[in-house]
Amino acid sequence: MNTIVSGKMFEMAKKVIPGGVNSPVRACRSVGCDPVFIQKAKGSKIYDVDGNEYIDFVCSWGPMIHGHAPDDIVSAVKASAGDSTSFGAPTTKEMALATMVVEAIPSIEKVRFVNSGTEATMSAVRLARGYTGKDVIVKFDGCYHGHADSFLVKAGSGVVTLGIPGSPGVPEDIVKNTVSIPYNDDAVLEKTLREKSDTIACVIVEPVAGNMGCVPPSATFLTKLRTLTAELGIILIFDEVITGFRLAYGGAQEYFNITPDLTCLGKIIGGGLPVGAYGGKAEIMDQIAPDGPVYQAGTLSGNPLAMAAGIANLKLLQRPDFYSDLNEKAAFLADGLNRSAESTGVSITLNRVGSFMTGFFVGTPVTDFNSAMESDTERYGIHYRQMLSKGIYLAPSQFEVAFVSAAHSWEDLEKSIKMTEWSFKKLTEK
Ligand code: KE4
Repeated sequence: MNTIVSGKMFEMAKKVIPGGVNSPVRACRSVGCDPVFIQKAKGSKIYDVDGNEYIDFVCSWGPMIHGHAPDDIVSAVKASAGDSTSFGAPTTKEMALATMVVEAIPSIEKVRFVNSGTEATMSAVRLARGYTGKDVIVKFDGCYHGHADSFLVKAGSGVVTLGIPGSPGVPEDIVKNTVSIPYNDDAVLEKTLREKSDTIACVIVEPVAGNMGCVPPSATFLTKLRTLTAELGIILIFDEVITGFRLAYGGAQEYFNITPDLTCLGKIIGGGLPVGAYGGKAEIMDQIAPDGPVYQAGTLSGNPLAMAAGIANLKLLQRPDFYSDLNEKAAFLADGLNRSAESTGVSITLNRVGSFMTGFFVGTPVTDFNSAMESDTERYGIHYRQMLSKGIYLAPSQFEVAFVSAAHSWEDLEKSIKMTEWSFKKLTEK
């Protein structure tokens, strides 16, 4: 695989952008190679500046559930751009997308659009604090809710990928109000919430963790969380930036039949353009300015092009059998990966929920951050580079997930399984 032009671009980029990237995980530091620079993509394929073609399982970290550049989304964005790219004023498009979100997710009576998942979670936490008058927030080790100060405590995604304990620049005064406890540990959850309920404003959780790799909730975890927070007057926030419109049209809360008080969205609702959102009960959302005293704002919130892309993306999700078809493809891929591990003797724990999954290079169950950290990240790095050389584009971190899109063909999946078996076999020869 010739990546000469990518190498030159990376050297140039590093002169003007920190690390040569606009988001740390893209630097591929944990997988021992330099990133390829992407030129274009269509459907399940992504093409780098050297003209190499890859089957894409990053899918822009989730938004590309239909694959890249679906005609409906491209035409919607092009049409909107001709009417100007931003007004900073109310538009019917943002009302239309808000209505689609409210109709899709019953727990959301009102929703506010922002420009990223980070803004969504940051705003939801501020709202929970303003609504309850309490300051402490509870998160879970290995979960990632974006890079707002309050969340950079034992966070996942790029924080765990780069081995950063938290982050310099985040004052102790801020993180003293953030309590991070183990995911899927009902006993610690109950003890923590009962002991501190008079100071806890909210619990924020990824209903399926996707930022320590894919870690599903245990059979009791979400129910325990909902029961305790309701009993103790604590706001329950589902961070559905990954799972929203991914696990079901109504998100993880439909998939698991658990109703949070507030929900954060992102990724899919923007169709690849910058969109985040937070929403929930009108009684709580009405505390947000201008109706209420909790302030949150944004120049480009509700941007017309982003709204047009989001509307088109969600409309495509409404096709009958969309999710059953998507999950059938994901199950086929997962089964193939497991068969490859068995046939080559490579120890893999594969966690999958719906259409996203992670193969952890470890032989024991992965149910939380500590067990995820048992993974052989060096072996993942070798696998990543081997797969890239064969035209398979995986997440450049053991602690991220692979997404299947509706654009992945059966041939794509069969090739990916075949290359996985080849890579695993090479790993056993090392
Ligand atoms: P953004 O601010 O990156 O749009 O969203 C933050 C966020 C919030 N909540 C969850 C559950 C998330 O997964 C994310 C962001 N996801 C990572 C990948 N796992 C973004 C990739 C990156 O940081 O480059």
